[in-house]
Amino acid sequence: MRRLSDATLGEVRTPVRTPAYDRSAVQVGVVHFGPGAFHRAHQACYFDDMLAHDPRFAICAVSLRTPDVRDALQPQDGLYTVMEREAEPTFRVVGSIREVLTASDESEAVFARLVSPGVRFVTSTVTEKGYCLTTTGDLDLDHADIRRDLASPSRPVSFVGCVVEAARRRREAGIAPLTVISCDNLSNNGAKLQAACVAYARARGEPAVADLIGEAAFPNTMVDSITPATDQALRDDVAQALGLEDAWPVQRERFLQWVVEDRLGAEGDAFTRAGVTLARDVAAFEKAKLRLLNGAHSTLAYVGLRLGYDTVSQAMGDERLAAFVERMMRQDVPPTLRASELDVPRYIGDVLARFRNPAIGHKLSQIAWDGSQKLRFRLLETTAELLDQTRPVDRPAVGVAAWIGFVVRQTQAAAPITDPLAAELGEVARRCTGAAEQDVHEFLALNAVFPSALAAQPTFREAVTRAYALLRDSPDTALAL
Ligand code: CS2
Repeated sequence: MRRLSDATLGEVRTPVRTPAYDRSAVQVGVVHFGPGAFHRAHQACYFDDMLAHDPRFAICAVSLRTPDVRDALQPQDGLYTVMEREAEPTFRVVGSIREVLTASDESEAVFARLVSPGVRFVTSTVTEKGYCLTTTGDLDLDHADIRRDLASPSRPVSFVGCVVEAARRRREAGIAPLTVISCDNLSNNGAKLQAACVAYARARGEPAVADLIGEAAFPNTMVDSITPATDQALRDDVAQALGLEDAWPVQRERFLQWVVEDRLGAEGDAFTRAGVTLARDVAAFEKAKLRLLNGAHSTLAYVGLRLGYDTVSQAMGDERLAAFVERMMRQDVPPTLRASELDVPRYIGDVLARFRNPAIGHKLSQIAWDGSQKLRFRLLETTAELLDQTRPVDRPAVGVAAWIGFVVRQTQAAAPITDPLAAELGEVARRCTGAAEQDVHEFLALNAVFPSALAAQPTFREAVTRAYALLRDSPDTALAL
């Protein structure tokens, strides 16, 4: 079977949607860091829509370390397929990625793009761990990548290091600063990234660059679309639909939402025309999404894996678990959310319906990745605010305890744990004896995961310890909370 590329694009079978613009006429206006499945299913689709009206929104995609995406997409001229997995699936060939680079071995090519006047945006899906932050949300100057970049700042390996080096070189060349749009699942994502870049620039001894970054636009955003990892079934479905081979298609639900803080000036019109919501206050959207959707996701993942389920829709088929998660979403999270135009009860119902989508095989093991980085924004911030309000934390504590149980079980089975702190987690798990209080004590001492103020709270410790024991001995009782 022939491969998808510019040369074969005209052979794509109908009714597959293909780029509605001349790809040879587009110009790179965006450098994206972290071109994984979520970027290609989400932002790259919006930029593909923008390109139908304005050729200046093509993407140069940059992987910080791994060449896999570059090696898969370069032979396809950056083209790939998005399959919307619904009762009536649809297929779309996306053309917004014009170039794929790997920073670790193409650093100067990456900076040639970052310093070109036509590039106005940097976007990122480097995941929570890519920010090199402490549990308090500040730049971790002891992080190995940050220490390495401070020693060799002109060839950075960290995302923060790349953003600051780009700012320094653009300033030197007299080019306007970039607008940096974080698309990662952390609260106050733009503000945290901006503060981290300012701190790094100061640590580099570049105060003028730090000031410039401090005045630049780093809008907060909320991004949302459930995007299961690519699998062979998807590749087969895409080959069948296109009549061409696509080495790395992506799949998602039909639901797609991008809310960006309105810091885009005149460029904002292109974003809104493509369906992006520009908002003055993104915090209400992002906190609701992180604490409701993602908090429920992580709870479903770790408790669902404990109960032997494989996907989100299967876990939601367990009425005990589905009802537990719904109670947490409807009773525990809303008191920690600010009043906003968001209809929270309706949003919760929509999220639960999305979780039940039988067409989406979203693996719990995928959601379980990087728990040491995700727990903070999805469950721990909610828990800390409930404690401040002297409200019970028993249900959010179940997700925390289920994560601990997941790490212990994986370690005991010598099974892999996908997490930047995997080595530390394994060491802690190997010290666990099965005594709930001791095991939980070992994990809560991990101050790279649990803020010390929270870990010291007796109510929190007791709730996690109780949940840990119940999940091990009587999960029904845990799910009745
Ligand atoms: C998921 C998210 O893998 C995970 O951690 O919770 O990727 C989730 O699918 C997205 O945030 C939905 O917008």
